[in-house]
Amino acid sequence: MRRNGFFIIFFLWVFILLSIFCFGLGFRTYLEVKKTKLLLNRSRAYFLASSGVRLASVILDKDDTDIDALFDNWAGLVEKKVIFMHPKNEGKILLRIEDESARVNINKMDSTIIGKLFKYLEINDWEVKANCVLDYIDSNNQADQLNSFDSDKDVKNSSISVPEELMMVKNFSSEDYKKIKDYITVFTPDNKININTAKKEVLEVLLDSDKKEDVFGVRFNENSQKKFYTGDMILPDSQMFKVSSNVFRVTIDAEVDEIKKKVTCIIKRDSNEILYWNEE
Ligand SMILES: [Ca+2]
Ligand SMILES: [Ca+2]
Repeated sequence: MRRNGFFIIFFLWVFILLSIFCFGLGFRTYLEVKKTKLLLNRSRAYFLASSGVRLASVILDKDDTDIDALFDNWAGLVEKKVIFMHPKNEGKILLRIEDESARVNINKMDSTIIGKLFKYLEINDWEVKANCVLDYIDSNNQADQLNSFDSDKDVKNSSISVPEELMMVKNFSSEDYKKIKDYITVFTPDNKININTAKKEVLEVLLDSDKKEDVFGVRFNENSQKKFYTGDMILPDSQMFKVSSNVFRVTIDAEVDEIKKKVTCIIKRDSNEILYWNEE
């Protein structure tokens, strides 16, 4: 009787220990599967975002290059759903293409315009900060009167390579950058702005009041039939404006099973060259 009791307790212990072992193994496997799925979805989100860039190139290739305006196919938001078969899963991408020539090129634009833009966008101490930016860029190694650089390390004396670099300019804060980042570029080949895609704020800064009425009449008047300029229309300033573009900003938001990936890149339409790439 005593012996039977001993065996029951022994097998009970064996059962408990085996159960703990199996539970541990099962839980570990569950974590591994979850980790693998997470990695798989991360790669899928990355490849989805990258395929969005290819899709943007195709859309831009099909577009007529004579005029670029907000009625073009590229200007609409593209949403695509993708179904993966193994394991069955869904992903989606949201693609946005914007004309980079709608923005002011901070490396190439006239210094007066840079100052006016900073003022219009309500940058504190805009005059000092505009001068700091211009001195950072221009080849002159001497600080301007309005600046008080401590040393040469405060200036680059050559073009800004990526817009985020502005935050390295003396007196220029990340708050200032947030205010201007949607209106500036360093990627366009010249200082010309596409009059058909420029935001109202940019046109406000660029146009003299006598020209503003005509341009706003075309672009923003609800009663106007024509919302864009063609190549044969007279531009307010042919040195400053153009009607077509070659450099575009592509933003892709990819999502797979709550894993998100955002890619922003700048591409040249004629050569498909990628001038900038940022992943978040
Ligand atoms: Ca076009
Ligand atoms: Ca300088």
